[in-house]
Amino acid sequence: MWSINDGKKLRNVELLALGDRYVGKTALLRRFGRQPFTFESYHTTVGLDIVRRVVSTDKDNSVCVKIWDTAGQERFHTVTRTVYQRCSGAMVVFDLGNRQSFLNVHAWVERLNQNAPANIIKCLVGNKADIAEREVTTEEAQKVAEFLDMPYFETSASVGMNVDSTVAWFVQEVCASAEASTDSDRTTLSTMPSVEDLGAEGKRKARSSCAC
Ligand SMILES: Nc1nc2c(ncn2[C@@H]2O[C@H](COP(=O)(O)OP(=O)(O)OP(=O)(O)O)[C@@H](O)[C@H]2O)c(=O)[nH]1
Ligand SMILES: [Mg+2]
Repeated sequence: MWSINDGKKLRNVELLALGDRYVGKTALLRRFGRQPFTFESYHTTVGLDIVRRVVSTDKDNSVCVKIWDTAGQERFHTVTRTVYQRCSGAMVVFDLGNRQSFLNVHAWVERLNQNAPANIIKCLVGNKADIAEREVTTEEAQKVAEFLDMPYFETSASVGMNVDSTVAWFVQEVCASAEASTDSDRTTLSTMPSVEDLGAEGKRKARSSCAC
């Protein structure tokens, strides 16, 4: 899980974003990758894409977060079992303004459970929290998340709400779980990693996308 980058240890964390078409997976990942949000014409994801960014967890440790962006449309959904298997975490995304995408969450979780490692860290993400007319309330989304035993986050890719903190939660959980399961290559995460708190190297990499 560790690699050496410019003499520093760099942990790699791979995540996966799943959910119906049009829920905003690409927009969320673009926001995380520091690419501008745009309401311009929608381009569906075909196959797989990936976003990378280096975040720092403390003075000495950096984490290269790679998030696989998947296609919500069935005919373009080409995620292989290998991709599921290499990920430590997955976010199942629905659109707070589209009830059907919320109802389909169970099918995405089922797909995840069938393909991903049993210990994969999961969360439910209700995106487009900025919109005025919702079709899903926070309370019902929280109930479903509780039933599925997943934490629930509400995000908005358009205004940048909770995007970094959702990824920071994953980084914390994945690193804590790796720390618990190995005696070597230990890292200490005393505080929630701040993805805003990139070091100079991380900032440079975030602009040009990291090489890890
Ligand atoms: N209001 C609002 N619109 C959003 C938000 N996130 C995404 N959108 C819009 O929703 C549309 C779909 O976003 P995408 O990110 O392409 O959706 P996707 O889930 O990647 O779709 P597929 O690639 O087809 O699976 C685009 O027009 C985005 O501009 C958000 O947080 N708020
Ligand atoms: Mg997409």
